[in-house]
Amino acid sequence: MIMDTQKKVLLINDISCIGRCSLTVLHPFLSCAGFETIMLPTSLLSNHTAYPSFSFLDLTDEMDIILEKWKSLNVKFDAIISGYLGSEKQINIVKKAKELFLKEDGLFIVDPVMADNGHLYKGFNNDFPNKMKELVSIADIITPNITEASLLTNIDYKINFSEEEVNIINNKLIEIGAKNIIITGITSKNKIGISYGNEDNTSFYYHKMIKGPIHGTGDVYLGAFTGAYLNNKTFEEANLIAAKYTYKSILLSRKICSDKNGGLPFEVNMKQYLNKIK
Ligand code: PXL
Repeated sequence: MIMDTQKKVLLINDISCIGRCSLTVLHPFLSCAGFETIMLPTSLLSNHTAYPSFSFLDLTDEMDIILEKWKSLNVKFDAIISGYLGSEKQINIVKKAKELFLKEDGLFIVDPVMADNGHLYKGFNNDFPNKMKELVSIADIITPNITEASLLTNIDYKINFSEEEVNIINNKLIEIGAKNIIITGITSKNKIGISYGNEDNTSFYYHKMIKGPIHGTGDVYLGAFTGAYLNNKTFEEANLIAAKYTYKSILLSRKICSDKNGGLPFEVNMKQYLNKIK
């Protein structure tokens, strides 16, 4: 009998045709990292919503139809990663996908995509963070940026958070039920960085601030982290690999990308990333 030794990863996220985010970033990372990568698209957009205009096709009904079909295929995933969800109903569909198709010891990662720089993304209403808490409460790992983390914990957003304040946010996320928490985009004076931790302790990693908005950093971070973590790097190692790779990609984008909405050129140094994780 053939044993399935290659991990299967399900990505639930949107397809933004232009603007390197969501599936167009996560899929290449995870397949290059060696995993069978399956997609459940939540919506199809001409480009992501930070551009001045975009088309948007909601795929909620189709997601339900796809899950029903998968029931007959006897499929089980080693990990499910949920990202941009275009409607509250999709949160229930993600829960259903986890119940039906995640292996018992499988990993459930939730990126509560909904906001950045203090504001909800276009198309999200003020109740959405509350509904998102339902996914946070059942996740093994969550990866909010600092705006999303403050929305989930009802803490007022500000530009600079101290480590003590981030610890308070982490504790509130743990009260909601989150187990392992990675917060990205924490700015502190002239530094920007991440925190990663759990109930027992939280660590911080910073690098020099790069000025100006840069789109798609969270997606590169999540892809790089998950590729490393599923290749059996420790939680800490995977976070440091992701933080450094994201920073490298941001620096490169400053040199070679004219469109600040176009996402990071994560493809260029992919070989170096793969050498680090395998
Ligand atoms: O990168 C986060 C993201 C994902 N998907 C869509 C988005 C955004 C952020 O703007 O608009 C469609």
